[in-house]
Amino acid sequence: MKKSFIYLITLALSILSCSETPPPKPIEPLPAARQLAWQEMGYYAFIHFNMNTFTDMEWGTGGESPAQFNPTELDTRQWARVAKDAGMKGIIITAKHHDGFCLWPTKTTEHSVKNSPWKDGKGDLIKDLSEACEEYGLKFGIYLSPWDRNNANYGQPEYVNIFHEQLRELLSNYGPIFEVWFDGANGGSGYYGGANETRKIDNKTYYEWDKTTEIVRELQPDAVIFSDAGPDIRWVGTEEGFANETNWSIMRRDEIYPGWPRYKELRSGHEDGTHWLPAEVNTSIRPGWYYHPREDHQVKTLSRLVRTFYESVGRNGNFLLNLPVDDRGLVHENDVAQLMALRNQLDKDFAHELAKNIEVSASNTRGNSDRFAPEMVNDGNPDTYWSTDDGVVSASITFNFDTPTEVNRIVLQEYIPLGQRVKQFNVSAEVEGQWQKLDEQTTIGYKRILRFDVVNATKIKVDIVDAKGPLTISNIELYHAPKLVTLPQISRDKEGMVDLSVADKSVEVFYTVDGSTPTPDAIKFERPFLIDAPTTVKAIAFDGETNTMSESSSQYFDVAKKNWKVISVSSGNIEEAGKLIDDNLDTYWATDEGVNRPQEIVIDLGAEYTLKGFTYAPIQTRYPFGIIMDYEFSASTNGKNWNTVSQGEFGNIVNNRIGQTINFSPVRARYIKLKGVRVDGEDFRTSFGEVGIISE
Ligand code: FUL
Repeated sequence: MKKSFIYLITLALSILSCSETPPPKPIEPLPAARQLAWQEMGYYAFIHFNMNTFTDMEWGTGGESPAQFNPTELDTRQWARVAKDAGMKGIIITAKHHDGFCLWPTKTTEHSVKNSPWKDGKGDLIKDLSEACEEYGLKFGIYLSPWDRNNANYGQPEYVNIFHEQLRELLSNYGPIFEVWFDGANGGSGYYGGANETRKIDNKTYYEWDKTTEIVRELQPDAVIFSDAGPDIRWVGTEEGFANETNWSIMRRDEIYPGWPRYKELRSGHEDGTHWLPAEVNTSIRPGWYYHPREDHQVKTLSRLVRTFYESVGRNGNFLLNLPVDDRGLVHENDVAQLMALRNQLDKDFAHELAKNIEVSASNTRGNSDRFAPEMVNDGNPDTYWSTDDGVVSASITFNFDTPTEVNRIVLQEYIPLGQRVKQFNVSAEVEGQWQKLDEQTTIGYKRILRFDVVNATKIKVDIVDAKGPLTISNIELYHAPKLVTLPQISRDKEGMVDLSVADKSVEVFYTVDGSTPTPDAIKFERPFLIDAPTTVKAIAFDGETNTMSESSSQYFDVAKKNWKVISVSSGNIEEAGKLIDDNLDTYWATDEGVNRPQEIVIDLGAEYTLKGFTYAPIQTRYPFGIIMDYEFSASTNGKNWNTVSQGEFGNIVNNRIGQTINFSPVRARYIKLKGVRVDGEDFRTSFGEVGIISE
């Protein structure tokens, strides 16, 4: 196997500078220089912005017209500024997605910006973004979809030449490229120059991967190539945003190919891997990769983003977070707010490094040499490392604090130019003279971050239990991250029990039920409580240690729904209809498909109330359907004589899928009926996220 350039340098330097104790032998496979440089990127942006942004699609068919690409306020410098402010190190842009539209004026097809109204066809988005990245000190990467649903030649050898030519254009004209992203997806069907048919290709051979790799190596030798199978970096086998805790940067690469059915193994790598193939964790800040106004309220929460960071960068992966730039051509303000909240939280988590230069000792030091001493892990130099004697694969390293110190994070790094080694390790703390185990884990790799409950420790010890060879630990850091103070989520079950939850269980929650804004003097939340009458619950999260208070969340509840029953539906399975009155927005119920008249449901409230209004929450799934746009609401005291008390429109509900409240003049009722007079969809199939009442 070819030894990496970095290893040769290391070896050369070590031979010159140190005659007594040689460094441990590398454990192959080893990373190439370009893979090492990529690993230091850590966190960077994916941007999905292309034809789909204007057609509200995720996978365009290829039959779109360039005239549809028409951003009104496109500002690539805003994208770069946002990424920079968010703490990201680069941007990868969808230069061409599966629909084949090219964001640069390519010579290979007419299906590009040059035939769009944007900048009168004179624009080059790849150029603009590459310049913006340079201005903001960000690295620049390219996503180029091999699958092309527009190209008439797709499936023939001619298209492969076109694909390679597109790659050449992108890699020749826009400065240094750090990553080339090849998507493995291929659904077969497409427009294909008007043929509108399904075309199957062999993903392993059709694109001539060897030649594709050669083009990248020739034009951008420092760029890493991403695909399901590398060759340089791998997909992590999920788009949910995590790597497994055990995560080897090596894999038996020759077994893998795009569409590999054992893709879940990509989450952990292979302990007996033959090639260096580290994982990139890609996920979107919204449910979709492209911008859809209906997802404006579904930007990932701070706690979810924090978790994703710890489960990617903290699990030996890089974090590629997608920003679906909107149809104005800007990163949407909701996304910007969350990106900045994440940045702010991470800055706080890693504000004060506690292990730097403190006293550290180890159970074994390679050749008792200063060069491999335990102090190499907290000297702030990533090129030095603590190492053990040949044959010693289990050893401990201990940090001694002068005074008891609160700790809840540890960062560990192996010196990967010599290969990934650690297979099993534990972390313990000495608290008031007693040792307690904080965590038991498997791999470390380039970077591992563990979170644990705060300990007031006099010592912190890392026991490496098993490794593939002598240890090479380059860095260990300790931190005391503040509590994560996020907006409490207020929910109620069908019985009427209200729960207030926050991501960090050690944060206190205070609430009110009288409409006033809570403070830390309000009622402290200890356990779920009953709300069975019209009430607005407001809650805050509070960390007394740092005096940090969240904003206040607020939720209106009416009578509990425990005695409610859906007693009639115009079509669909009534047995399941309880899902529309279960006080749970994650569930929904829908009428049958293919119906040609408005659909309705009838609910028995179990008792008579004076109603002042009703509520309708639309379905929250990724691909919504049947949302009521025009409604008719009726009330009855006996379930026979109906009184239509309100009819009208839920304005903009499809794009902004938030709960709707409609008020009307008070009526007495035990039975309510909701009809979908006009719904979003081809037929009258009607969906219900949740239905509720406003009573007196
Ligand atoms: C997938 C694609 O099909 C999606 O549209 C998106 O680009 C995602 C990053 O990769 O395979």
